[in-house]
Amino acid sequence: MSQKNSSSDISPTAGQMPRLLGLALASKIYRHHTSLSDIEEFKKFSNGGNEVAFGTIGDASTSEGPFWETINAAGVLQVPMVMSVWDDGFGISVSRENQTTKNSISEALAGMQRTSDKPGYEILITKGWDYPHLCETYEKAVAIAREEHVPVLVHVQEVTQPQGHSTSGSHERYKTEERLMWETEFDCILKFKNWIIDFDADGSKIATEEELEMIQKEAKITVRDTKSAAWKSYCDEIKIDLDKAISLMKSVAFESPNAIFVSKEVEALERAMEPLRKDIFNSARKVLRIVREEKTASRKALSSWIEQEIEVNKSRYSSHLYSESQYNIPSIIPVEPTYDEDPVMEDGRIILRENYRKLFERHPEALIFGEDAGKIGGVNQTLEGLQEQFGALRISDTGIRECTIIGQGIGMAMRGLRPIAEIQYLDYLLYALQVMSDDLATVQYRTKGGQKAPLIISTRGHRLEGVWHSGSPMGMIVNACRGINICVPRNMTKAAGFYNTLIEADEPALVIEPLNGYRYKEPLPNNIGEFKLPLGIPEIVKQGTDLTLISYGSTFNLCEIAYKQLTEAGISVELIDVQTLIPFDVNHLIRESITKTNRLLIIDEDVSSGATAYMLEKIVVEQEGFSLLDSAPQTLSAKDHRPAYGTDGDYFSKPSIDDIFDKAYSMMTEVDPVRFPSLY
Ligand SMILES: Cc1ncc(C[n+]2csc(CCOP(=O)(O)OP(=O)(O)O)c2C)c(N)n1
Repeated sequence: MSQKNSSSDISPTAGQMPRLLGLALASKIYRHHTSLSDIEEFKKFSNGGNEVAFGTIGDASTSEGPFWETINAAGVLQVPMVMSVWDDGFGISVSRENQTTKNSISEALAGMQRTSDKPGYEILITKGWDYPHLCETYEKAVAIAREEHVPVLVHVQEVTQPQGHSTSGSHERYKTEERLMWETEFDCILKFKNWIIDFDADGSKIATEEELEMIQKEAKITVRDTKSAAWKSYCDEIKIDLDKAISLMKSVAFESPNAIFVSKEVEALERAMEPLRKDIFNSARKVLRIVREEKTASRKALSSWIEQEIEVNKSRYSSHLYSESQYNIPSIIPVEPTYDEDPVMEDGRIILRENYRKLFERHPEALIFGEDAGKIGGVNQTLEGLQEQFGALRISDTGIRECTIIGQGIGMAMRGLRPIAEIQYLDYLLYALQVMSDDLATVQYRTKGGQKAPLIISTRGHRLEGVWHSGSPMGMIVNACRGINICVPRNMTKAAGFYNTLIEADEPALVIEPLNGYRYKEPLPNNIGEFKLPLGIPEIVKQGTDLTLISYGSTFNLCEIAYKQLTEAGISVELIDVQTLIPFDVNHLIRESITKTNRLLIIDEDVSSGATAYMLEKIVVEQEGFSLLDSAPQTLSAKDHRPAYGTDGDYFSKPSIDDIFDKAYSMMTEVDPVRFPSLY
């Protein structure tokens, strides 16, 4: 409450929209979730839900899907959002007729206008060059949004662009002469100036033309000076690196038989006008290559400086992809699940439900929402009865709108709540992937840790029987979502352990529950809601010496069955559940395992070169597992198409227990064909 709030934005047109829904919805939650507003800690986030979330968008960008999804969801949820469409009639060069039905966003959305008996939007229309009307319109818009919690669409028509879309392209190429003349006459800045000059309220004026011209002159000077100061401060920092690099390179030249070549680089760098870091490093690294065979102290000094500065630049350019705060995931102290001597066996869904119950009791700021999550407690009944207990504000249904379910979560997480966004099935996460990849995954990175959205995304997936319910596109997700932690538990106790860790941390994460595990019996821990699983730590489920087999999620459970059969065949398998794909095996336990077995088999149900390729690279390249291997590393994944229908479709599309056995066995056939004769 004590700071001005603006959420860091992204460039994909309409990419700001899904998050805006959550920013606005947070006000509604704070206004109605009264037990939260009584807690001192949460008073800093809201003044009784009075905050209005402002969003702006260009007229052409309203063509994007996320715009329509957000507009509909905000109307359904009735949130305090003031949405401005700044309408200049063009999206770069493409005119509005090619963008919007009826050539008008307010006309296209007219059906959303609220009426006396049906809630909806307040739709207001104003003009960009009409300053007093803009003021009146926005005062009205904000009052409606703030007091009534009704979304408002402000269609700001007749907006002018003094320089076209950007300074890199001239609008003369696509605007008619008539339009350009109109833009000069109706230039919103000029019109504002004229309004100030003409203003006369009973003899009281705002400013004279001379005063405005003076302000304009001063503004130009201020901008120019500020620009110069900013550029100077940027260059001054670089200059320190430049001077250091030049001095180190000169020392190298002094000691080097290749001085002539080194000096050429130094001179080029000295001549360069305002060199960037890239230019400095380019020269320094070139010099290092020139003198690579020399064993001088100056060469060593240069190489040490380069190494050290590359680290420094990591903080500048590559930090805060994951949280670096004291609340980050590695700081959460793990707690093992504990069991009574003779534990009750419960369906996986009950384990999750009871865990959620504790979690919502302990964290009043936590809420969960998604398709069928509210009234019926989720399609798999993991939230059964929780809406009755915690209310529809916290356990709620949403429309079928995956992209804005995530946006709803991002915005609320940014405003101090702890949302859990439910995506009904992993296959439908693709609708949300853009907002996850562009927005959620980059919040911390793009603000260098200044803003965060610790959203938990809960979904379920992998193996089931159906073309559209059995996908496991893990490679796609892992590669599109660096910046989001990705947990792939093999059962519901593990999933619960991840949720308990994540709710304490300040980072975004995706948890994929194994879809076929809800009715599978698991022992009920007696510290439900309290045990916390660490991320990035694989579990060595079975020890062995011949072969390291790694997997995760639903497929892991099949590997466990294959393990028994392999043991009977005399093959000693070390079976490892990686548990999380991001982070991946932070302590290199898998490397330790292959130090012992010298053989590696990676299995999942993604397409080939999906998450198996990701894991292979991590182990063989990053963990330097290559030199430990006595056999070629192997992967076993699903077929490259969508899983075919039914039990037989599954059998022939995804790695079966037979496939897993055969693959592991064939690796041993290659090692000892006498003991393990070829099967085929
Ligand atoms: C998803 C996506 N597609 C294309 C672009 C490239 N692009 C940037 S701005 C723009 C036009 C936007 O027009 P409008 O929404 O009317 O806003 P204006 O620039 O006129 O204010 C386009 C196509 C983009 N940034 N993101």
